[in-house]
Amino acid sequence: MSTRTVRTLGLVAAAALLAACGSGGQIGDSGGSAPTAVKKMVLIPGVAAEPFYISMECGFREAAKAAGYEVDVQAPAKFDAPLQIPIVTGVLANKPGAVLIAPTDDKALAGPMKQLKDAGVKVVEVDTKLQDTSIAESSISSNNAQGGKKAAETLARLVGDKQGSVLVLNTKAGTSTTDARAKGFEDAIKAFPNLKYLGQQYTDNEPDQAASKVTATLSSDPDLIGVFATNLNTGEGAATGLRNAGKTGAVNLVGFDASPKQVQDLQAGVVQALIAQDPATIGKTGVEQAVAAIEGKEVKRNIETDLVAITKTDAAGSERYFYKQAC
Ligand code: T6T
Repeated sequence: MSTRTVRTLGLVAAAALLAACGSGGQIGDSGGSAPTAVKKMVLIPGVAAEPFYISMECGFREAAKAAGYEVDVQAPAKFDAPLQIPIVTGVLANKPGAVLIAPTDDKALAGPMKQLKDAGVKVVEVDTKLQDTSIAESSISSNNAQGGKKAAETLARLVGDKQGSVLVLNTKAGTSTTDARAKGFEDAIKAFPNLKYLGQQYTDNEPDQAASKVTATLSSDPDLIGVFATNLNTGEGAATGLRNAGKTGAVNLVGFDASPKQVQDLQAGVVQALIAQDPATIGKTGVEQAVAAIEGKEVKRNIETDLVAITKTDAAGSERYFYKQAC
């Protein structure tokens, strides 16, 4: 090799190093081909433009900024693994120091997330999680089983001594959070023999499907007295279904989450109770754990954040639990 060729290669290597540092990165031990940009963090929510994940993003951005990190947020247009997987693969090419992710399926995202881990990217689960617990450094979420139990007890208290049937509207099988909520509800509702549990119906996380499943159930089970909607979309859809059937108030609707529309429905008496999460704290705590992992400090494997049941009477004063439409 000539002296000239060696000098050219040296310049190319130096330019690559400068480019990595200049784009906010520090050189980390990637374990792969390209270096990891440790001062960069990416959030991959379950779905775009949805108040739960927007509120999470607000907590994420604030905490990451305070810690001196460059951030990026990339969300699928729908809560759908085939849409989320290419995002993970794309992020892998840039090798940020950490990725905070809400996997939309507890199995399908395992492969792509493992690729991140194998490339030296610290993976933190926020909200949903994989069945495989060997990939993420830390998982931060509500105690969703506890939330389902809270929903059952709240619904039973609202119904009182009356007899009737109760329905669970779930999202998609394989969503760790909503599956745990439905299970928590199912286990707890057994303690109330006046309530006949009709089982759960999946809605593909589509409000329209939730609405039509409520109206169909009202036809097949006219003694329907309660509905537990396991998340924001099912809750908003169930409220529409009850409105369409002229059954608001007659059927007790307990929802999960606290979007502006859900809160409006609570205040209007269409929804009787909401189990609100704390998504901003999930985002903030995710950043803290990611920074600890990057810096080689102690990381907590599982962290639970708060849940609160809100009814119309305590809605005023619970504003801090309401989700945001923008930061
Ligand atoms: O309920 C939240 C989240 O916790 C769940 O994993 C998916 O649905 C929401 O984003 C609300 O739509």
